[in-house]
Amino acid sequence: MSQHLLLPLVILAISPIPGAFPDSDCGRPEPSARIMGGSDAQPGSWPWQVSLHQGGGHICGGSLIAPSWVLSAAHCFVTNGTLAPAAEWTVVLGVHSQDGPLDGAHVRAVAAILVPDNYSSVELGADVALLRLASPARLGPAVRPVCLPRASHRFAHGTACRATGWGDIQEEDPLPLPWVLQEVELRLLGEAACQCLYSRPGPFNLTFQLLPGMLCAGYAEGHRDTCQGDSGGPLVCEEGGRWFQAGITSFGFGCGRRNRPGVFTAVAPYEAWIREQVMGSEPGPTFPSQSPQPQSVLSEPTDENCTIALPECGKAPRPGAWPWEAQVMVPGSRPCYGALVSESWVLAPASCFLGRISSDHQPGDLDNWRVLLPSRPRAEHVARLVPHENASWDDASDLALLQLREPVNLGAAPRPVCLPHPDHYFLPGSRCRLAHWGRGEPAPGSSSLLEAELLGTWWCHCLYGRQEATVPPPGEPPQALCPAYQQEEAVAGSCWVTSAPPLLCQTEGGSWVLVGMAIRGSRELFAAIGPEETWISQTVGEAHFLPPSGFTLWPPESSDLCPPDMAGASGSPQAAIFLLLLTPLIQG
Ligand code: 4AZ
Repeated sequence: MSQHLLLPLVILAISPIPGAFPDSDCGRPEPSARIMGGSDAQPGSWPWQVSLHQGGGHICGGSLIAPSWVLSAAHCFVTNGTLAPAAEWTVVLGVHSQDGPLDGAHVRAVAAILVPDNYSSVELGADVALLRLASPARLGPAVRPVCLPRASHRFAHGTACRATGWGDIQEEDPLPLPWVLQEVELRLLGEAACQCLYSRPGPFNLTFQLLPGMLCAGYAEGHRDTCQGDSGGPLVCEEGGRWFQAGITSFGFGCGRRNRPGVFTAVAPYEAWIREQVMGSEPGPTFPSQSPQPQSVLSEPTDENCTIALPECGKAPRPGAWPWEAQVMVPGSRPCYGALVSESWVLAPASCFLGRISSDHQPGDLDNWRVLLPSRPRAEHVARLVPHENASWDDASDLALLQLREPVNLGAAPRPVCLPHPDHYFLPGSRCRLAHWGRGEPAPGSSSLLEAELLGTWWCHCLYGRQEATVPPPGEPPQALCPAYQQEEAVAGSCWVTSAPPLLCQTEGGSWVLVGMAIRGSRELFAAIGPEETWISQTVGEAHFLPPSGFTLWPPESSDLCPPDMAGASGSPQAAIFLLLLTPLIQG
């Protein structure tokens, strides 16, 4: 598309071809009359949307561009280089829900299907088709043509446009009854931004070369997208009160995947081809001139940045099936378990490695170390070990970061765990789990499933404060966390030989966050990870800290004296915790 962007602005001023459908009749739905991540369209909002049926069912979308012409995608009609006979297809116009009788809709037979000579497959572009209807559509409130952009028309990057269709709502997940037309807002991505996303090995490990005549729309983070069954349908952008069709849904790699936005056939470059095909047909499609745009929109973008999306952190298929679980293999030691925090970094206890590496870090030291990650075909090599600066003398800082030699391709697995900001707290009563960590053999299904419940700092203080100097007085955001859990089970699981487990708590959104590390020598006290944000982010760069927007203010806690029965229980915190767990509401 870029070569068209350079055409002189003079072309913008040329008026529509004489005899064409009047400008005012395209791209305007009657005033108030899936796509993935979309929503039900209002009836009559997209009166140019048509459904193309073959064998009695919806196959592809299309758009009405003139009473006798529908624009769609070539790949809907070409299989193994052969064009399907026009007689197999029907066009359904003015339809909203495709369930039951198509009220208000009407059907037209297809007289001809036209595809550019240079179309061969979707990845090679030219994925455009024109359908000539056997008889003109009946225009009305629910059936109106869309406006087409001229070759010189520019849609600014970042413009919020809409894609519509009856396609799948997720990969392999068809639109449910009553099959109401879906719409989704998609942002136009510049060529550089789109190519940048598609150049990253992502889902399916495929990269892709964007070609002239293609455009991308969507989001680096995915979720909102077109999907199977939307092909051939329109991507429209509003300008000056009318809708122009910027793109034709063409393809993508899966649906709604990260860094894999939908690819559309850009319509503007096909102005000449469309005009040629419809020549002599009256009224023909309308190509209104683009209303003047600010110079900033028209100037060629130079510095569009390449913003790839990292996968969501902390999503696990089920508690205990941790896609971030990393097993570090050091020759001569038992495996040590840690957690993946980014595409290149693993957090693990420093005590696993101290003494295993010379203090001056000889270059060859790490050559035989390996990291096993879920769903990876081979073990990863280790490039660097960065122990926490206090690791050797502060029990609460028993942390080290290991950098992998090559970043891993993140997806459903491996996937990093979330890390908390210093001001992201989990409230007393939060449901948490103890994960597998440190050296030792895993006890399948036990350690990673251990449930824990966060105690308030006051309880933490009352239970352990007299034994452990590190328990802060209540009232401050906690530096130390006390999870209540069945320690007998933990011991029976006996997987933590040298390190106690880390504490993971789940956000309301269902993401698991690594909130605390057991302080060595204690099974009750956990050092908060939040305060390590600076060390981790300075070392790692792009770890998945939960956005500060997720934080919750630490609630005020009463600071009464410790209850006498608690004081009495201080010699046996287990008994006190047991009592606590029987109390329905611990704090606030
Ligand atoms: C399809 O198969 C299809 N996510 C259409 C669009 C996209 C993927 C597949 C883009 O019709």
